[in-house]
Amino acid sequence: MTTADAVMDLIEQFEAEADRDRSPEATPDVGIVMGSDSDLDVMAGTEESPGAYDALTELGFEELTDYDDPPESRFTFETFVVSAHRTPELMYAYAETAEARGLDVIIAGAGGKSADLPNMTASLAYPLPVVGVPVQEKSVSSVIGMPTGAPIVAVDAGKSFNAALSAVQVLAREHDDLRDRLVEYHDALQEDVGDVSRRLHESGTPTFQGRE
Ligand code: RP5
Repeated sequence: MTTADAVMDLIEQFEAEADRDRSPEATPDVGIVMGSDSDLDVMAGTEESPGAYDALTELGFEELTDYDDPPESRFTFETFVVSAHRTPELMYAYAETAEARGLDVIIAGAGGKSADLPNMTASLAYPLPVVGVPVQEKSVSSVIGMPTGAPIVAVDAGKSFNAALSAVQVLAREHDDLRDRLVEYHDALQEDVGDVSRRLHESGTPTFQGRE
């Protein structure tokens, strides 16, 4: 089997980046990979249903799209499509170079019944932590079903937003800034529940529901 030029280019880019000695400030901290661009709405999120992109940007991360020209934010992420079955060499190259390219944690999502990208990426990138996202309900067992000794952290189907929070929790062990941002995020969630609870109680159910 030959490897298509576009895939070879990406593999060479990953290998070249792994050989470079960029500072941690210039390399992406989180890698997002998915089996198909049809997974993007679940993995990145949409206006109606926020995902990993939304969680990361809310916490101050910026997307790195050019290794030679990283964004200003100290914390960044990169996004790629890597198919476990259609581009196995790309999956190997992505996962095996991840640590040397400066990534600290990977979020990997795939759909279908054979959602192998997250668990294979976890095995190949080990000891880098991988958070798996089953893109569909039917993908859950293939993402979480790892044998003893081969770890993966995983979220429920479609919960890429939580996968990003978990990824930032990993990074926050090393970066107090991120710890503070996670605490602020959680405080804001509590505030929202408190506000809605008071409004419901004080306006009464029919007004709150808009029945009158
Ligand atoms: C789609 O094909 C799924 O969403 C999956 O992520 C994608 C890639 O699957 P493989 O190419 O890894 O089989 O059905």
